[in-house]
Amino acid sequence: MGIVNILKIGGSVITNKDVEYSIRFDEMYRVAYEISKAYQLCTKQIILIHGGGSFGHATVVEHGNIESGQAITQIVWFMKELNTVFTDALNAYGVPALSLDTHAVFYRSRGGELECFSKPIEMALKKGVVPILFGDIIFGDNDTEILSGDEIAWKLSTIFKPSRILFATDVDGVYDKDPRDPRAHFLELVRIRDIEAIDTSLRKRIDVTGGIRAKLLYGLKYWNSDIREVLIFNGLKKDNIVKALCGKNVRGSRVVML
Ligand code: IP8
Repeated sequence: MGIVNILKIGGSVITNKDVEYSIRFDEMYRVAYEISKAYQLCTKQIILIHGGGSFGHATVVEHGNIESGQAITQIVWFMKELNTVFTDALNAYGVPALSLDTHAVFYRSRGGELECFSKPIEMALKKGVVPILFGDIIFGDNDTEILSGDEIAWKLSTIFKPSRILFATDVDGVYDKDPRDPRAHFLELVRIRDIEAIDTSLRKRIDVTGGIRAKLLYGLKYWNSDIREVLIFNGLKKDNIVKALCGKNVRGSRVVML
């Protein structure tokens, strides 16, 4: 098996984060088309993950808790709605994308370890099927929790090796301040160890799982020497996704450990 491409599509790419429960159909279909191009031309080793955007995050805020049975099932329901539309778009373009219920694949153990029943993902990849997971509510020995698509991506890199982790977001990558701040500098290289210096506190949109800062913090926990590349890039810019999947040069922030 060659390099496994773990691609997380941010919720901000495929949904409109400012309007609850709204899909950016044009962007979603373009993303699906680009993935289909990469699947045809470059690689069949793709694991897809998408975030919650204005679906999961809005439902969490609406309920104000993730404990009650109703909150749990409705958050999952809306995530699956979004996931179904995206999975259909991928299949429409010829990508054999198979949705896997994240809450049935991941579990948090008492010690805080994220456990993953990875066999179905492995078998899907062997058959050229593209598994698609999503940020979700998961159960744990202690509590239920929101599992971010970012943590899923990092965790999978410890199982599927060697890997390339690609984060498609709505900005070009990591900035030392909020990207809307004119004083913000773009960082081509990000050392996970320097995370404390990166100020993302000005980001105001609803994101219950923490944005770019959280993406980097998971890196501290899950970094492994079989990771070939970690790239945070703009998934709204045409052709970036197909290029990233095909290992071509894309403007973005490369994340390294040291
Ligand atoms: O957008 C969060 O996933 P993320 C999923 O990848 C929910 O952080 C349910 C809010």
